[in-house]
Amino acid sequence: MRALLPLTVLLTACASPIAELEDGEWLPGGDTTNTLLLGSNAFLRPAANLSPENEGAFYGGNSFFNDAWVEAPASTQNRDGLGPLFNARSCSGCHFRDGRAAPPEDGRGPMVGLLFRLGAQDGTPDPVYGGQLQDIGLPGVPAEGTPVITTTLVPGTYRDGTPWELALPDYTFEDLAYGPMDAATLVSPRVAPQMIGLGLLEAIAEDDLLALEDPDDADRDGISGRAQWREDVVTGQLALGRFGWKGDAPNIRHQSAGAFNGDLGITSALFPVDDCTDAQAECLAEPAGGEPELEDRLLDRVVLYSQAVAVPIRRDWDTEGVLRGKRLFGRIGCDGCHTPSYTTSSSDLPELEGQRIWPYTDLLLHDMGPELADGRPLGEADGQEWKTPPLWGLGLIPEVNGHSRYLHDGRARSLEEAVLWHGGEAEASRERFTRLDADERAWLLEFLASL
Ligand code: HEC
Ligand code: HEC
Ligand SMILES: [Ca+2]
Ligand SMILES: [Ca+2]
Ligand SMILES: [Ca+2]
Repeated sequence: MRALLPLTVLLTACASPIAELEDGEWLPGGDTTNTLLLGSNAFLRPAANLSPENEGAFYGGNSFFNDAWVEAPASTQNRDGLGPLFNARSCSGCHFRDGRAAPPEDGRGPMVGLLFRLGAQDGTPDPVYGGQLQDIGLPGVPAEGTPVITTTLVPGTYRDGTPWELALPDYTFEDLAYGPMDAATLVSPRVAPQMIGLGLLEAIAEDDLLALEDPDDADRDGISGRAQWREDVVTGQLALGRFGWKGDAPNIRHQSAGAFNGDLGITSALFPVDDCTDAQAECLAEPAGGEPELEDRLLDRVVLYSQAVAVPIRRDWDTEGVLRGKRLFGRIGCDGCHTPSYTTSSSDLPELEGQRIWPYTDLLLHDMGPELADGRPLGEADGQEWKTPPLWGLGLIPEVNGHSRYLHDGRARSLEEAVLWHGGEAEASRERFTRLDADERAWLLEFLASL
């Protein structure tokens, strides 16, 4: 019997349903990880290793991120110039507690943190409504319209017979104040994602991500990730698109200045004109709050802030259920797009460099099937493609934001529904998920919730 023991141990080790705990995986942001605050404040800490000077700038940026902008002219000259058309008065209006937004319960706008990008097949903005629908206006400036969501329940069943129901959204606009939208205009709904770890994603070496591309699916696993290429407004050069649900923006400065402009109606050196079209006379006639409205040094602060919000430590990273779930995540092919880990390269913030991080994304574009499609191409992405989002922090959204809505438009009402919505290149992986038994599904979801 004694001689058999090592063999048994070996056999169970090979067939182990439990994944190994990897060094440091419970600290998804490496040395930057927030290990101090969890619960509803889990996304409010600066990177743990920030220098005192950068930490000061972080808190400056933090208040600027939370402060409401006001109509120009006003005595608060640093913060006037709101609108004339806008979606929110502050960044945190949508990125509440640096977490994520959700569609409204009753499905009617004005929406908080769910916005609609507009444009034709070739990318041209709507001639009347521009590149984004703003559902609020200053007094005397009609809001562009009210988005309305109607949902249809779509049933399905797991192989073990357990039923599910997904809520398929449809979007329409009421009270369009400037006449009909152009017939060619396509609509892309986008929910505000969590603000954690963004500087770390920016610091992943481009080569590490490009090495994951497989445009012709040479390895025949059904997955063909491609890079998004976008013009960087800072340099004018094409750069890898990493931010936004279709990899819309190549870096945090571009994305943040774009948000000031499109979401708040605040001009900057990068986006110097307010988002009014020729058809919007009241919008064009409003006074500006400066030329531009946002000074560079204030943009710098908000950019630093957006780069340095810490990723929280994982909660139950080593329970049996989570480790079983982690193994299933690999076994059914989720890691074909949600690449677990990288070591970061260069960053404006030296604190973010050389960190082993665990974001679970390849930041590449994937065809996710017709049901998730917005039908609106952008850059390299066609109307069915989305960028793989990072999975870190997702399990904390219920505590931070009081809801559990996921995916680009917040249609999924739980992590489970988010998985069931996967199609296209992820269809095989989703299919394998539906063939798991109830315990296995629960472990996989426990693993996701622990990230
Ligand atoms: C109206 C709601 C809204 C407001 C206000 C808003 N955002 Fe966002 N934010 C979004 C949405 C939606 C996205 C996803 C954008 C996309 O897919 O194109 C986003 C994405 C981002 C991202 C990239 C995150 C990622 O993971 O890709 C950054 C950085 C960001 N916002 C910063 C800001 C800053 C800074 C402000 C204030 C100037 C701001 N946002 C104001 C809704 C908003
Ligand atoms: C082919 C690439 C691919 C595969 C394989 C894949 N995903 Fe995804 N995943 C994505 C993309 C792209 C999205 C965003 C889709 C959207 O928002 O419409 C996403 C979204 C998600 C989300 C929601 C994220 C958020 O921020 O709302 C979760 C959770 C998730 N995936 C888990 C999984 C799990 C679990 C598996 C394995 C069963 C899996 N994914 C397999 C590409 C993939
Ligand atoms: Ca303005
Ligand atoms: Ca508009
Ligand atoms: Ca492949």
